[in-house]
Amino acid sequence: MSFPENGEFTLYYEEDGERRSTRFEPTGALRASDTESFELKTSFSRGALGMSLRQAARSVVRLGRLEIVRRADAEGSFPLHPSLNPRAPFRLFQHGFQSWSLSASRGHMEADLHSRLRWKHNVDENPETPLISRFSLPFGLLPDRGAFHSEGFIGLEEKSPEGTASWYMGTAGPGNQFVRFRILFFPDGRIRELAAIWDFNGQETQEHARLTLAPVFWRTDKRSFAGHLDACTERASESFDHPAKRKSISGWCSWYQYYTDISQEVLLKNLRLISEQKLDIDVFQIDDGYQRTIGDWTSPNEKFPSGLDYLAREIRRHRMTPGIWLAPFLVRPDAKVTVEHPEMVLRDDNEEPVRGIYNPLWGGDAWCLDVTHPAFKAWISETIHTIVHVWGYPYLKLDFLYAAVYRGRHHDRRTTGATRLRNALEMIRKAAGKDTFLVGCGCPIYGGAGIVDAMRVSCDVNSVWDGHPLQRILRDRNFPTARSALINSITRAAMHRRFWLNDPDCLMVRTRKTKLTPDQVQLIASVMALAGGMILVSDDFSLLDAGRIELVRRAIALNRECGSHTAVPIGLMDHEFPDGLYNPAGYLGLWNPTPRPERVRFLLPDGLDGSSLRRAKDYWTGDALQFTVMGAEAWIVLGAFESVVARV
Ligand code: 9PG
Repeated sequence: MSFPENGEFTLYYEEDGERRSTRFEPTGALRASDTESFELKTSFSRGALGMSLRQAARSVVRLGRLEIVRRADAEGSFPLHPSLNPRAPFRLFQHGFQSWSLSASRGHMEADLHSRLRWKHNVDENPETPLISRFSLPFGLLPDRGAFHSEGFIGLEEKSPEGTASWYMGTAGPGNQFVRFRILFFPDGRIRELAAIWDFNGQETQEHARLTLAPVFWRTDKRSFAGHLDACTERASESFDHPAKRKSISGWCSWYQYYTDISQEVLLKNLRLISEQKLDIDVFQIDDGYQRTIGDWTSPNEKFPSGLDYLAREIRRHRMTPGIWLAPFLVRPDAKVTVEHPEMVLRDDNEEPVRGIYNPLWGGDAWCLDVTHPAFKAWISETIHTIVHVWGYPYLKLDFLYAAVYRGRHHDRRTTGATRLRNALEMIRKAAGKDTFLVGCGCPIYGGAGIVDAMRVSCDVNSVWDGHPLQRILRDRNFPTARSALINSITRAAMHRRFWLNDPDCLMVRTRKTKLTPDQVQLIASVMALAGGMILVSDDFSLLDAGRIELVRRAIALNRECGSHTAVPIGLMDHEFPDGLYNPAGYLGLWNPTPRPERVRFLLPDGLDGSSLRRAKDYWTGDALQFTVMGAEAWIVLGAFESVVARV
């Protein structure tokens, strides 16, 4: 028997204010609990697990989580799968909870670095997930190593003299709970403990309640994790509906130039400049800053004197699609909606509003809405109706969606974070109509599957490459930098066109008001074009010279060719920032994301013949590229932050 069949099943819950747990013993397909409070039915078939839980206990309980745990045996062997060596050292692929959470490969002795600020962790990551590397000895300075959480799915790659093999386990489509994994390693890379965990987020249940648990599946493959991940993502996508597959989208977004400092005037200026340049841009997206305050979405502020319907008409007149941003589950304390509908604000056990974020750009705290309250449904439906159908915005960037997941005293307490998010997104979809393009942002990844047309797959980009001082002080791996955003756009490339269109966040090409060098800008453009997702530019067009505008034009043209394919990462398990992307449209991108020259060495991806590299030319410069090919391997020397895109 292999994991998870051979694991221990335990349910954690609260009854009469006391924390309890109950273990389930396998008895055929049924696992009976020892307290007779719960009964768990499991069905294992062809590498997939379905479970249902029935409550026998009389009282109302609050469910925490269900864990399946397995530890290494006394000899230190871990029976992961019959075709994997039980004593093998592994590298880990760690997936993040929501759009902004870093997702990358990890060495087994790295630290699982979360922000030191718990509230910031709860913004960027699963609020149920403990900080596993909690800076213990000495004096809280050194993080614990070799212990990780991975959200939604987990990947392991074994590299032994006999060859490569990999293991994947993850969510099969959207379900009633979010699923996460915990893994502990021995110092030599063998697995010490592995757990799969279903979060109920304090869901309340009663006698005879029957709950269906989110299905998971697992697979082993005698190849590297990158190819295996591609196949598993395809498999996961089979279990949910797909919004209409559309062509990839190009656009302009106001955020990374103006932040909240937008006005009717600057938007009209950019609209005019983009049209004059005859750029191939589909969507003109207004970001944060048009509204009176967070929550008052249909009340524009004084910088928009002619109203948002006027701007939508202007955008259309310039032959672009009007797009607009909102954070549908957050409100500021001083918003009209908060004053008029205090019952819609989510409160905790002490009747205090639940904080969704502290954001200085908004003047401080924003509170979470209770998305299960009937008043919320009426209010959000009307808000979305006005924006889409009265103002005329058929493209919505829905942000800070994680706020639906937090615990609180919801109107409907029989919900989990996953079901709350899903129901609320479905309300938005219904009000917006099926032809409206919905982009999820700050969204738990599996929460939006099957509903949104596009999903932000990275943290915010930044006009700084890396190493922001705050990032260091907070030890926050999710701190927004260009480098972190790009990592996710490469590592989550398999989701593009399978789950939705990937949104890698914005390209900034300006030469002023930025710390990015021209080489870094080309690297960013190369990743965004090859990953094939959406391509959104976020610059004041009056700051761009002819050369920069040409770069935008060429990046969009390349993205158009790549966008109807799903790209495969190169070196996914070798470095946190993978070495490249192969897009089956016929492009191989390789980069050196470091400040020193490097020899970038890689295995040829499936479907690419080494001989095509010998005569490959660079998309950007037209120059012949100096690859060395040796059997299944190849390399190229690249300068600091240099990137190349080979036509192959
Ligand atoms: C608008 C922005 C942009 C951006 C989104 C999102 O932790 N924070 O304070 C925090 C602030 C902003 C943010 C993410 C986190 O960015 O990703 O594209 O739309 O909101 O406010």
